[in-house]
Amino acid sequence: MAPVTVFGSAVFANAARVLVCLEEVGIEYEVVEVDYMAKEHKGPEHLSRNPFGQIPALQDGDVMLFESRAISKYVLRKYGKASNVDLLREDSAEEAALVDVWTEVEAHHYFPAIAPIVYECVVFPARLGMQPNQKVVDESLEKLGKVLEIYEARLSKSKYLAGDFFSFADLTHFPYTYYFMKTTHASLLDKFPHVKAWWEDLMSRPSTKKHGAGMFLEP
Ligand code: GS8
Repeated sequence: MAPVTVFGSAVFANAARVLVCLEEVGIEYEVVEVDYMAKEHKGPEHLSRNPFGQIPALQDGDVMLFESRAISKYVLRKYGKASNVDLLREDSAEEAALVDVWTEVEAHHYFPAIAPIVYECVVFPARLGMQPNQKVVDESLEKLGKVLEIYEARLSKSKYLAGDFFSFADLTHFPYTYYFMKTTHASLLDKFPHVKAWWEDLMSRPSTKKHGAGMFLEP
């Protein structure tokens, strides 16, 4: 059977989220490049994979999925058990709920604060040759600092976000934090020692090391 295919390489942060999950479960997969500069993601072939014309999409036999967080959960749910990798904790309603809570926190609090900084300081300079909009960066840094206060309090009580076990709730933070840590604002994490230690732990995993190496947007 054809291996699982991811459309979009790790350079796209949302594809990197999926790729680290595939790496964690240790299955075979292939990555098909989508030519962003040629707007291939807005062409009919990619629109048939993702009607919003965004990267990534994933194909697994007859299953075609988009939305990186949903794809990631599919990968972990479908292939985690066989590999003895349990990043969703679905055997326990309580643990699974905490994984969901902190996965939602990433999507609705962390991402909206960190993403504009990544776009202004990494993505737009690299792809569009633009200078960062300092007002957007400053406002987002303030927002992110407030979110990180909550993370610091949480991570001073448990080693990982959902509890004392590593889960998708942690892993989903990898791609945007990885790019953020490439910016001159990375020192913000120094104010939050538990968050910094958590981030270093996340970056010590083979999955994040491997796909971090594929994230190389330079201005
Ligand atoms: C977002 C995908 C996305 O923005 C997900 O999969 O998690 N919520 C979706 N993808 C970007 C590239 S990665 O940063 C993209 O395709 N941008 C082009 C566009 O939105 O037109």
